[in-house]
Amino acid sequence: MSAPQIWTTTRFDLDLAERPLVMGIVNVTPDSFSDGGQHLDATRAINFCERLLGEGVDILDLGGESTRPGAPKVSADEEWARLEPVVRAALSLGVPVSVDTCKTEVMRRALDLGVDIINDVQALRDPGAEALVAEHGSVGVCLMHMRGDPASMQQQTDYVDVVDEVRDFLRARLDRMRELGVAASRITLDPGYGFAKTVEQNAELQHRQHELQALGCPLLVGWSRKSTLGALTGRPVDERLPASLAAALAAVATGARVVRVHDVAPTVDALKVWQAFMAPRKHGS
Ligand code: HH2
Repeated sequence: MSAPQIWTTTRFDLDLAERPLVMGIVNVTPDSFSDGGQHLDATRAINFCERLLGEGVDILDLGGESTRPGAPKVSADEEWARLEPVVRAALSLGVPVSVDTCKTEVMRRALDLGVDIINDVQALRDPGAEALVAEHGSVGVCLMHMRGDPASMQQQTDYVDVVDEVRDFLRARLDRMRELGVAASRITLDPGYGFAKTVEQNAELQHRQHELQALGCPLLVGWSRKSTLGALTGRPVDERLPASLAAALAAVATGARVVRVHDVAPTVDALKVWQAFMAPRKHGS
């Protein structure tokens, strides 16, 4: 089954056929694993959004709660207090705005402001969340695989075959979305690198990522600065840019159409070269 070439979102129909898109991460948190505290202040976060725009970002992904292993939970009110001024400002920048949250209440407030995409690392497993998204005619969604929650996920890595399980999980979530009447063109799927997976399982999943294309939805992936890249290179989190670029290219070479990254400018450059040298050519060119 071939994936839709357009990702329908609230205000924008995103073209995924022409080239892979870059989703820039803006964590409005004190404790995210690589940029915690850098954009907790709303003015700094908004300035950072503007900077990413200048660097060629295609989508802004705003998060108000860390999902790193063992991260403390924050209330919906606290998460929204961090996000609201940044979401409001980002919505005026002329670029799609995604909100990275697994809380239905935060989604509701973000949707009331008109955000374009809901990115949920829990794949809308909360019944309130899936109903809310189904009601919102055209908001785009990203459904990601993980097990458990950030507090417990790294104790839940006993897979028979990690790729089969990720595919089956995502297929079940897609079936549920279909039941609720959510159009396939609104959905991207994410294997969830680093979420309830060991280094070896992450590598196996990346090796066989093309198998997920059978699900018939575009793939969005986030490798940026993750600990598997640290394990492979021996580098601390602030020295993982080369590894992150290599991982982003591996991801697009195996079917990803959106890459979620912290370092937008270098990723845009790397993808331009990949596009010129490696992207499948259209018939006749
Ligand atoms: N990874 C993180 C957070 N959200 N969303 C999707 N769809 N895919 C991912 O791989 C993904 C995600 C973790 O990275 P980051 O946001 O930088 O860290 P933290 O969760 O600590 O804020």
